[in-house]
Amino acid sequence: MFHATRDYSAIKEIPLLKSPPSYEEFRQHYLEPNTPVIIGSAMIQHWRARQEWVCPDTGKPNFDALREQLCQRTVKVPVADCQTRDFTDQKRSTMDMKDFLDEWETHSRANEHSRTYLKDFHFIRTFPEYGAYETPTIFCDDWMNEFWTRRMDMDDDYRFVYCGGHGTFTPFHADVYRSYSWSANICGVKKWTLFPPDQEHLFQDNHHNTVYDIDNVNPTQFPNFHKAERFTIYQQPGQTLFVPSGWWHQVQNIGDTISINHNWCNGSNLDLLLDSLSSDLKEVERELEHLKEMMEEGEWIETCQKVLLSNSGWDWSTLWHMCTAVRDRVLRQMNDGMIESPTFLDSTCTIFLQDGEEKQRTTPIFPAPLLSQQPPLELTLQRVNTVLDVIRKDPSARWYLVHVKMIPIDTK
Ligand SMILES: O=C(O)CCC(=O)C(=O)O
Ligand SMILES: [Fe+2]
Repeated sequence: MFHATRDYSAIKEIPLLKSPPSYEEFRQHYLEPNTPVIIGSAMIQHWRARQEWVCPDTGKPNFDALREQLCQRTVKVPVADCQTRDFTDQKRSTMDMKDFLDEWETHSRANEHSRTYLKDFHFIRTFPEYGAYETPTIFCDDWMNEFWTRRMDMDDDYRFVYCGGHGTFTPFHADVYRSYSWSANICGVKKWTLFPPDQEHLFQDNHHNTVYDIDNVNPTQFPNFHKAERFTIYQQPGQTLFVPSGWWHQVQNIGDTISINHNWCNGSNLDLLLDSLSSDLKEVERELEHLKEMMEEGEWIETCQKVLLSNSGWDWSTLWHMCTAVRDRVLRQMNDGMIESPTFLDSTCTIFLQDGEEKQRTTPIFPAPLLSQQPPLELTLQRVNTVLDVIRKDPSARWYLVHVKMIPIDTK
């Protein structure tokens, strides 16, 4: 929509940049073409996580420091059992952080493989005052975390810590909503295998099942998988990887690893998010086709949106709200005559509603980048308005927003 079709055929290898690029370089060379890049350790060397979570002599996790700093109170963390598959994912549960660290250290000392992987742990939400890291400037134009951390109806975000011993892994997937991710490696080595987009036909069978583990593929079920183009990266301690939108990937941990990652989106991949929502919705509509005749049209639209929300975590109103929040912020920035520190970047205490009850939370401290470190505001506004227009003109999206979500939508 904003881009001519993206072309991945010219990529020969994933570049490694010694020092972080300027925002404009990053935007032009990686965000817009949607291609990966690795940034050397200088970018995150000063982080508290790099300084205090790793033993300087061995490069291994500093288990004592982690216990002392993070286990003063009981903290439940989400974990995955890497040896048990659960449909397209690993079996998930929660455990006490202290038990996780004790078990991990035992395996590490014995040089054994681990199977428990602490993943998708909302670190900043759990430790808002700790200051383990800051979002690098090139990743600051992040609409998902800007929007989710300020939503008044729920407390959620896409800012995670991952910790796992040798042998832990994340199975083959593309990221939620076709968002970008960045992953900063605090210690250990992470082997990434990245597949450029538009190769799904090679790793899906006729029943829409997808390869789970790229090192264990049944050639009868997926006879063409070996033809898929891929790039392998060994991400070293301190390096940060930018994972573009819609690139499928699998991650294997080599040694004891800790990493920090965010999922995010902005004007450069907003068209891909819109495509992703539309194709998720088409799939729901196909599945529910048999109910269509039995329902009034409005009921059918609402049912599809409910199923979409529960399957994929979003619906038309999520995308609409995110886009209008960004549009209003950009308009404020334009009207304020280019203030240096946009108000949305401040750290504030927000009141939000959960199950009808008022709760408090601290919103993140995004560094306040100079305006030269942001995308052009006019371009952002133009793209966000284009997507709002697509939603506004889609009859079923419009019906849902106006009649179910009670959102007044202008007809412009
Ligand atoms: O580090 C991992 O195990 C998975 C990370 C990942 O999938 C991502 O950052 O998109
Ligand atoms: Fe991922």
